[in-house]
Amino acid sequence: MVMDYSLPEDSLFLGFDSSTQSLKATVLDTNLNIIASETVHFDSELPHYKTKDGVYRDPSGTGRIVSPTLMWVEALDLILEKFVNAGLDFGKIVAVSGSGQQHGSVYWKKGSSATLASLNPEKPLLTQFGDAFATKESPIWMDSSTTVECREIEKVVGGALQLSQLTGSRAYERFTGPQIRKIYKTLPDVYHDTERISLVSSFMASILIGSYASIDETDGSGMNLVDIRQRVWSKIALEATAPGLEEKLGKLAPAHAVAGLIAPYFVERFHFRNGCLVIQWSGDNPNSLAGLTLNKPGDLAISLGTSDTIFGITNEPHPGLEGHVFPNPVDPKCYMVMLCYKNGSLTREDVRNRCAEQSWDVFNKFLEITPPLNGGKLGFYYKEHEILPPLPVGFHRYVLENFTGDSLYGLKEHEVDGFDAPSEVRAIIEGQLLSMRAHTERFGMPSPNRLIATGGASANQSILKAIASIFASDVYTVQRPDSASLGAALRAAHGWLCNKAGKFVPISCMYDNKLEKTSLACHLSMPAGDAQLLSKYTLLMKKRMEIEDQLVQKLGRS
Ligand code: XUL
Repeated sequence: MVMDYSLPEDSLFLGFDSSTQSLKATVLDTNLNIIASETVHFDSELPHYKTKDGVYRDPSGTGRIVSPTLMWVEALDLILEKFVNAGLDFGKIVAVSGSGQQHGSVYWKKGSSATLASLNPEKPLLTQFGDAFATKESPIWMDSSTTVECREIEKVVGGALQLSQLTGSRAYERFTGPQIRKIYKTLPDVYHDTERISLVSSFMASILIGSYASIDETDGSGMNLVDIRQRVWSKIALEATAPGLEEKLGKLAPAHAVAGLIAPYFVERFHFRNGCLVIQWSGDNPNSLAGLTLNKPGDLAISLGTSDTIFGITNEPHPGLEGHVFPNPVDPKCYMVMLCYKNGSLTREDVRNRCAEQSWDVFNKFLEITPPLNGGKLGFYYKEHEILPPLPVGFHRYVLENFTGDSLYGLKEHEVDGFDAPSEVRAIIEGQLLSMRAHTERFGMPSPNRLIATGGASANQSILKAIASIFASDVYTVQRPDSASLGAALRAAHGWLCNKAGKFVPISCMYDNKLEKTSLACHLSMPAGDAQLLSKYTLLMKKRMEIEDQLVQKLGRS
């Protein structure tokens, strides 16, 4: 029997994105076209919380960074009111999903499941959740105050590498497990008073269904608590984190599953249809993966922003001491890998300012007039303490003598203090991209068959050209904004289809004939790098990694 993968006529799909600085929402129609979107910006539209960039930073320099949980609730009230004012027909929405900033956590006070189950549609949500949390401040991904807890957890599990092989990442300060452990140790009353711990994603889903939503397997893997191969809570990681934790976390669910039906509150107050599905929410990076239409092994996205992030899909991840592996949010059979670099746009801008008269035009001209491979010049630029590799602030430049790209045999490098300005420009761009290629390969990503560039610097054609030749891949850019809320809306449609089929169906079924039409990503017709140049870049990359490993041994931290 041929399955019918069509979406219902004249229906809508709603996707939220509860991020650090704002709550956004995107509405798609049956053809996956955007028909409405709204944003609530926390600092300016909810000024009474007095957040800066959506957060509170501890002034005493402990690295503690939190957000007021209630602000996210009030933002939901506000964004739904905005849709009412814009005339959105809530009755046509057949499925809702969402995206939450990864790692942030909410501590529901004992008795709050009753609050969730009995919301009064006459009142805004805000007035009903005032007493629902064991702590009013949610730790978020920017927090860096849990180094001690990270080392404690790694020790119990048998080391950083063991923890990574089990949960997809070594312990990171921002990950939820170390955050929970810190609360358990420093605020035992809060931990004791908590009946359920949600991630930002499952927290918002819980409000929509009027009961505790599961944590999805993908966002759950940003906690250092999930066994990523079995997709269950890891007993040893739970024990290393805090006692009695499993019952506070509830069950895990795949990201495409139905979390529940929309609660009567939303049916009565906003006229959502009875039976509107709420699909599991997930993290923002996983939702962006869906929003950028990555859907099969070999799909890779490079986001060039303040920090550079690269993520893709693979069947065979190799979790190590760097980067993260999550179950793929749109295909339970494979994995999403993600690498984050701290030195992104600001470091490129620093080179532009020092070497290219503070002008992107001059920067691009330098990129155009210098040859690929840069005559064997390799640069490492860390204006910020880098995560990948773990190296302190500093610049390191090397020249490979007589480098032709044909062999590394007998090749010597020597360190130099500086390059001429055009070479410095090429060195930072090639350096960042070679590092991305090397680390994604080390991490088990196959060579990309489709590469999608996004973020501010993806508007720069010269940088896109460098990406195409270093990765030897066609490069696409994105035409539609807000990939996280867009991805959530697409996942809402995908979850609806899976529910209708009664089993998982690949998300690509939904795109057939529609991908081009909705032009989620537009082909740039970049020439793929030729085979000879690719093999030369491969040698340069190997040499770069040798030097990088030496730098880490000399200057890095474990
Ligand atoms: C990912 C991470 C950030 C947040 C931003 O590990 O910490 O990208 O998800 O919201």
